[in-house]
Amino acid sequence: MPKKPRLSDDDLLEMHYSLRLSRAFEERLSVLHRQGKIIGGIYSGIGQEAITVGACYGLRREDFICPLHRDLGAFLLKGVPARVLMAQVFGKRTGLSKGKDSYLHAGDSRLGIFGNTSMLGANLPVACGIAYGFRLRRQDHVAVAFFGEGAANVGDVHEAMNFAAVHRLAVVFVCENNLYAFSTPFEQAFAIPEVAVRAQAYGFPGVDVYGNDLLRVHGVMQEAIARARRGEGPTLVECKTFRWHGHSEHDPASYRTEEELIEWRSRDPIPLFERYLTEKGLLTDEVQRRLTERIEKEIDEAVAFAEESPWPEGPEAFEDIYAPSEAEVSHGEG
Ligand SMILES: Cc1ncc(C[n+]2csc(CCOP(=O)(O)OP(=O)(O)O)c2C)c(N)n1
Repeated sequence: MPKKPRLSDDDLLEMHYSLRLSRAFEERLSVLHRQGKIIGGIYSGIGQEAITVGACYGLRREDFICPLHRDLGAFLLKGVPARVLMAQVFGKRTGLSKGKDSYLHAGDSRLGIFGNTSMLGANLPVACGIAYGFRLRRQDHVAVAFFGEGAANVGDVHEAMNFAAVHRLAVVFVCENNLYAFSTPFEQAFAIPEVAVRAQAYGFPGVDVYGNDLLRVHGVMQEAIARARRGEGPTLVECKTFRWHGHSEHDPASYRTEEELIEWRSRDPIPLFERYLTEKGLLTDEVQRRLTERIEKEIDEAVAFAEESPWPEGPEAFEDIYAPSEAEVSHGEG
């Protein structure tokens, strides 16, 4: 059982804000998608927010995350303003990648966010490379790589975990097990009860945690991160959860039952955390009302910013492709 993380009342309220902001942002994305305002697919992480918030809350700016398609909340937690993320989804010049793609592939090395490619599992070896860099520079930062249980069966994941174990790298592998990889249910892709048991075969701890319980996820992550910073190597954290929407907004998800969805919606991570906050006397109707107002305003402003932002003009396609040379970096600093 992980130790309870030491969190102040301000921390708890900040986590609550992050949960609700992620949810509101993605709910708005669904609406914008139906209105035909978004370029490309939307891969909703609604229902899974406790994982990204629990995993990323408290990370340092220098720590790196390697997020996947459902990890919008991780971008917000790592410091990307909502309006920039919205502009990214709209494909505008003011987004992270200046209109080159959606947030699935967006990154910002200054904030410690790796822009992932579409190949599932390919972000895990990158996280190992980042952590190896921390090792060479004698830094105690960590790399956190997210992946789905579907991605867990890709060869890259095996290579990454073995490499991280052998070199005792400061990586935390976070498996978001939402029980379906597109239409494939967990039991049709695994002959083991959970992904976390694989960690033992690589030689590091594997922890299975209920992914809708924010404090549990955060507690387990804090232990894994502390272990990584101490130089003791990686941890695999499997978070059991469920995605409420289809694989993407154009998928009706008819491969799963209505009962299953109703069951999991009743396990919504937000009211679960809110009950805890209410019992602690931190959440009153008035606090909720003010938070709702704040978040609605933030999302409205983000959408207005994205809509008013200019489209890329073309040359952006060739910008930010390669890292700047040492000379360019030092010239920039001067
Ligand atoms: C190597 C690879 N194989 C297949 C795909 C196609 N694909 C994209 S998302 C997806 C399902 C992913 O499931 P999971 O890893 O469990 O993540 P989830 O979407 O459930 O969050 C598949 C099969 C891909 N992008 N990359």
